[in-house]
Amino acid sequence: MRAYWFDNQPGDQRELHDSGRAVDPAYLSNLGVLYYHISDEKDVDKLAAERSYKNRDLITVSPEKMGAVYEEKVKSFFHEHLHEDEEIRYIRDGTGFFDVRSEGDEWVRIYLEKDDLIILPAGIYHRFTTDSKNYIMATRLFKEEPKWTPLNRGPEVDVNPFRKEYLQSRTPVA
Ligand code: KMT
Ligand code: NI
Repeated sequence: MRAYWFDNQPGDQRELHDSGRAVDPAYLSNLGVLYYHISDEKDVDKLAAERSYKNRDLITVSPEKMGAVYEEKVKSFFHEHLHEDEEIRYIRDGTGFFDVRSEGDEWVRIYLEKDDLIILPAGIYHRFTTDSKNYIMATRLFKEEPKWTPLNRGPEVDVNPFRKEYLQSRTPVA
């Protein structure tokens, strides 16, 4: 895992877009974003049990696996959105980026590779993209009734109760 401020420069979303300014895990945890490096799958089972996650699936995002819809899929994952439930992803192979919004509404880019596990809190605006290698395989964990529907950013979603609750849970910066 490596986190840094997104550079906001034009160019393909799959490029690094590294501003050169690092973001540390403590800052991420203040946003409610949790990160773990887990090499023993049993530890994922433990975490899933603790948080009442009962189901999971394995997704491969690559042109080989997705064929003609790959580019379209990658674009749709990159639309800024939130969920009414946590988003947990455990990277099994390949690499990719999750971008999350900071308190100041800037993008923090989080580079993930094998054995990285990330938890995005309900209500945080985020997006996902593969990198220039165009390949990631990840376990997606979900509770019995997944509330995964991405809610794209807009005036209605800005006042979504899960969004409000998330904003209240965040420690304000001085
Ligand atoms: C998401 O939430 O955007 C995804 O599930 C993308 C694939 S998981 C790396
Ligand atoms: Ni999402």
